[in-house]
Amino acid sequence: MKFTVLTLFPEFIENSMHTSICKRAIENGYLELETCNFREYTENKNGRVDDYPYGGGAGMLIQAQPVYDAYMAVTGGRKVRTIYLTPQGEVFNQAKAHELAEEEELVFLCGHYEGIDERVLEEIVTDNISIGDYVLTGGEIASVVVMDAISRLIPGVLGNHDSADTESFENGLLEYPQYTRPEIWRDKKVPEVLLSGHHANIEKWRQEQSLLRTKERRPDLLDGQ
Ligand code: 6GU
Repeated sequence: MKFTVLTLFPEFIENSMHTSICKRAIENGYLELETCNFREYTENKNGRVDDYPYGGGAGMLIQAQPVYDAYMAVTGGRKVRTIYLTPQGEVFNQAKAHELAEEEELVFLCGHYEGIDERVLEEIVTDNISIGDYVLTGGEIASVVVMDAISRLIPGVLGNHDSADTESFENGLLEYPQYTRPEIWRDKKVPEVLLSGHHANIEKWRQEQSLLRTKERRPDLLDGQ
């Protein structure tokens, strides 16, 4: 998978993605990351990429020209799935992460200020994605969230010790509670069944706990079931 991120803050993206499992995935060649600061493409002699909105209103807008020229420079005009991070997008979830993980290449466009001139969005954006119903100052954090969720679904990115398929959401439920040593901590004992070595009983207990936990914490997930 290759991720290309168009952003005014490439160092934020680089720093975030060169951490932990994503860092290992880049080093081992499962992921490729390119960042492009579209400020470098502006034709404005003062290096500006923003201007006032036609019709008035608060704040500044990013102009079409630097975004489009940066996009053409990184894609060479090829058709690439291009994601604009915006609170007006489809709310991101695990199903969308799986869908996007099938692509060989993705471009992420991160906006700032009050947004981006609509005309360049019409030209290049294939998917509008939000990471939830709240407003961030820019798309960078959202793009890292989406890239991280996709990365761990790519074969080879998670080692044998980190499993993707028993996690929360993969079966529409939250994950069951887990315990490690010691057996007793501050008078709290690990559930007996987990020490029994009886795999069928353990599996049954975990399924029950998953369902219970989902009912308590995220009953909305059960509505569609
Ligand atoms: Cl993708 N961008 C911004 N700026 N705010 C958001 C968001 C994205 N998702 C939720 N809030």
